[in-house]
Amino acid sequence: MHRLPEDDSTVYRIIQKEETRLKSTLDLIAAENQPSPAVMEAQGSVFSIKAAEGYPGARYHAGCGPADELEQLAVNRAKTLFQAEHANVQPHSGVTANLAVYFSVLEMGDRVLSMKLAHGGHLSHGDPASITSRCFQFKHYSVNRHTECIDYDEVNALAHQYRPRMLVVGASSYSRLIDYARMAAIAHKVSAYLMVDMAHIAGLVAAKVIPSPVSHSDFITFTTYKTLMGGRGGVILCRDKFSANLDKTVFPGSQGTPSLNMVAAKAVCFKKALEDEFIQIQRNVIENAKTMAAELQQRGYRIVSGGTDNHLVLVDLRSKGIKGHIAEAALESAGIIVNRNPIPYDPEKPGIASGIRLGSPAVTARGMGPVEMREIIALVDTILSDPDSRQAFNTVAGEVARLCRRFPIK
Ligand code: DSN
Repeated sequence: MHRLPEDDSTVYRIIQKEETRLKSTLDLIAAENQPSPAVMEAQGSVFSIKAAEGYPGARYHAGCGPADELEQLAVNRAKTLFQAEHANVQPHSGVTANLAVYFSVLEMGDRVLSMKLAHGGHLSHGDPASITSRCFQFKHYSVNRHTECIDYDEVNALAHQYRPRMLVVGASSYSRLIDYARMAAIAHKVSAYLMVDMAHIAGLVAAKVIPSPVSHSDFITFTTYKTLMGGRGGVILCRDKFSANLDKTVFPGSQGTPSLNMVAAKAVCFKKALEDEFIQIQRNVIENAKTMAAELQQRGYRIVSGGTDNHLVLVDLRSKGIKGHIAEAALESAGIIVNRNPIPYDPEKPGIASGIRLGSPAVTARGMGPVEMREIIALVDTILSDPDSRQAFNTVAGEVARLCRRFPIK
């Protein structure tokens, strides 16, 4: 940065603080990642200036030659990467992508069946706190109390009772694979659309290290900044027959000009996602998450559903006598960044929570492997076993600093 330090030293100083925080802490937030410098450069490019309402070849502003070329490239790359019939790369976020899908085929008040937020779903899947719940009538499926996995028989029964116009699949704190073929069969039996929100797992799907929902679904939404290692923003994939309505619902229906700098970042991450290095990182993400889960179990922690198939581990802290919000704060004070998270059938309020959610993507992107995962879990355990101990804090903070120096952010 050259101009910012001079023109606005206050903002510059805060950015510097954030950079220091990122470099000197271990990021175990499952929804975060470390994008490549190329993605960061594309996000910060001159494309942030351009107004370009409309779509390539049909804009409402002049001067869109490079913008058209960029957006078409991003669309083509998204379609190739995920083998999709149609892609819209304009959504500003995952929530706006979900809203656009709902409004492209549903009427206000229509019935939708989705996973309960407290059991792993997402706010925008009709949680009472989300505007989506005011537009449509959501009913939620849960996970089974014993297996803590999706109960497909329950989803099927609810679908037949409730007759939704859309079945929403996908989650933000569910660590198991989802049987998309089975969900598609349920949706088809009740003539519902199937939408899969794969925001958390898009990188794993792109690398083909877990099954893809694309061929089973009418609509797919995702964000590019989680496992996909791109910048902020949302994407929608759909079958060709829905494309015209969908595009109209994104623009002019629910957004104005797209953020072309973010479209540039999306295009870059789609290219990188085809490279061998990315595919290997995604394999490592899963191996690292499995290692974390196993190490936690060895140390007496209960893992929700008994393990993980993806990038995240949901830990039930009740046997350790510590609440999620206390664990989150204690770990942060030693440089380990996690989020408190409700576990299925949690007796605590979401702001307190009985669990924490750990994710392996960002530490894997720094180059860490199973040895480091075991070290990290030992540090987590040291803090959680005695969250008030000054000695534990000093030891762990020192080890976190050492790990961060050994695996610098590029
Ligand atoms: N969905 C949020 C999460 O999982 O933390 C972030 O977008």
